[in-house]
Amino acid sequence: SVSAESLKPSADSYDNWSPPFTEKNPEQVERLKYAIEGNFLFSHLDDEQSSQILGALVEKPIPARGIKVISQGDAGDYFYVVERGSFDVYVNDCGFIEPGPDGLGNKVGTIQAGGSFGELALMYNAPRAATIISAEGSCTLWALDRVTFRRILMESTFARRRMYENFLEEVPILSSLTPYERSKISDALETQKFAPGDVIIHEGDPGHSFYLLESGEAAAFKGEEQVLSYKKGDFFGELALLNDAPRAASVIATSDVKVATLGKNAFQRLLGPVEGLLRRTRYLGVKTGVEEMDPLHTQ
Ligand code: 1OR
Repeated sequence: SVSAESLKPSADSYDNWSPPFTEKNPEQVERLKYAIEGNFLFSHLDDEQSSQILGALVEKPIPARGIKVISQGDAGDYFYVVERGSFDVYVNDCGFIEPGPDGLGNKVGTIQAGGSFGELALMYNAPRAATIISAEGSCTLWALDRVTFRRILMESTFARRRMYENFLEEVPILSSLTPYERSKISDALETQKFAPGDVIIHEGDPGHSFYLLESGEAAAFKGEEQVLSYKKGDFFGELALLNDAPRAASVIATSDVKVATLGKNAFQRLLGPVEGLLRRTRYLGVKTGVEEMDPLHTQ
């Protein structure tokens, strides 16, 4: 029979590599655990991988505002997790925008405590895609070296990101997002499976998740009446989250179904840019008892 070991995608497990280890005092360990607690990037690691990552992370205090941690175009060396403070992201997008006199380009976002950055160059062996600068005095980062990142996080977390990215590219509601915004959604998704006839959402329940249909088919019911059907790339479960209301319909799998779910916090944080679209693209041409109709499609 085939052992689990031989199913690993590379021969990495047979060489002598072991992750670097930086001693930490109990106070540091406490802070570090808290910093990565809510980060999806670390939620799919097994115990051994977690302790290897915790051991390999190195504390990097950033004492002042305005310190450049990453320069766009540089080679990638570290991946960073933000424990304290915040960091501005600048992109010098040669083709479109005239770079400012400081050469930084445009500010495209801010990364807060609990967030992370610097993964792209390590994942894709590409130059740094953005410049990252501390936005407050007294920030704290934890840095993970390139090799440990690739050996551990790429085989777990970022393999998932790559898998979902392909799917999310085909999801119409997300097509206006940047590839990077879709990547962040990928990191937060969880897959769930359902058999034909399974109830995915119960009318009247409180809403905790948003759903994207990865494969199979499902249908929405209000009481006994079917009001919508869903195919690959469709979404549901947004209304209860948008309106803080009970589930307005039940959703039932009509075949074997795989859904990718996003928890309420991630939904609010990551789908903000398409909230208007989510509110408008509902129930087109379907009698649902929901008054809201897409103004673009009602004529
Ligand atoms: P990196 O290794 O390329 C810079 O180093 C990091 O900035 C990058 O990894 C990401 O972790 C982070 N586009 C590209 N990189 C971004 C972006 C971004 N935001 C943060 N990073 N965009 C901002 C999306 C809100 C897209 C701009 C068009």
